[in-house]
Amino acid sequence: MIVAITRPVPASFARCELTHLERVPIDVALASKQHERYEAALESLGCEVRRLSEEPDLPDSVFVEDAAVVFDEVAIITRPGASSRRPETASVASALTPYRPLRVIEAPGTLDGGDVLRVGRAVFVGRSARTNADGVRQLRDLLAPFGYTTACADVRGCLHLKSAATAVDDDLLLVNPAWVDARTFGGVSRLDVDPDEPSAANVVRVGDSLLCVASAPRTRERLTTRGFDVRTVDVSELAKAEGGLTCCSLLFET
Ligand code: CIR
Repeated sequence: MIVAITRPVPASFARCELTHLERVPIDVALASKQHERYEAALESLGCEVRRLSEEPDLPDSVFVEDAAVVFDEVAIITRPGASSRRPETASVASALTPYRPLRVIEAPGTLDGGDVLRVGRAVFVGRSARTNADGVRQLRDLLAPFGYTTACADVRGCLHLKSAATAVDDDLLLVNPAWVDARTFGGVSRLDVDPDEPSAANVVRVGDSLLCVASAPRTRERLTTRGFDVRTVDVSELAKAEGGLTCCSLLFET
């Protein structure tokens, strides 16, 4: 079974952290609706959605991906780069305790889950405003005993590595080459997003299906041409907070 941990959009959502975007009004009720449809899409793909309690005073708490990285063998509780987000991790750690042994990124390391991209046994970590060298070193040390190799990827123009690239298959990445140097990924095969759809690289993979943002029809076409079953979700209000699709869930097999 695939579990999807999610958390509702809080009433304080409009006070989210912003790095690359200007603050614009967010319709929090619509953001909540879009988030519910996202959860419904995960359920329609067979996930069991485990919705955590709302964290009313943590504006970015809907973006649970950043609080942990779940591997088959272990879950790593992060230390988010934005200090406003650090209180998000305790409840995520409790939720993961029944499923995986936990390890923790400690100060002075910082790591956001959105910067960690796994492709088979290769792990790529974004060197971003949120993830520092010590966070990468700790992640590498924690994962090495399980046979994972960890390499850095420089990102530019976006918040996290997974804004720029996600795995759509065990050996195929969907990439926006404007935001990450694709040579970083060595021999892994790559499909580029349509250049007019920069946010399209952030897709959620559930089994053989993909969730893609509704605002990326051309990239969707590229994926369907390759034989993927692609569903779309409109997350326009979540995008105003620099959130994408992967950041709204923690997905793992039980
Ligand atoms: C932040 O700046 O932390 C939030 N406003 C957005 C986080 C999005 N997370 C992600 O893409 N993994």
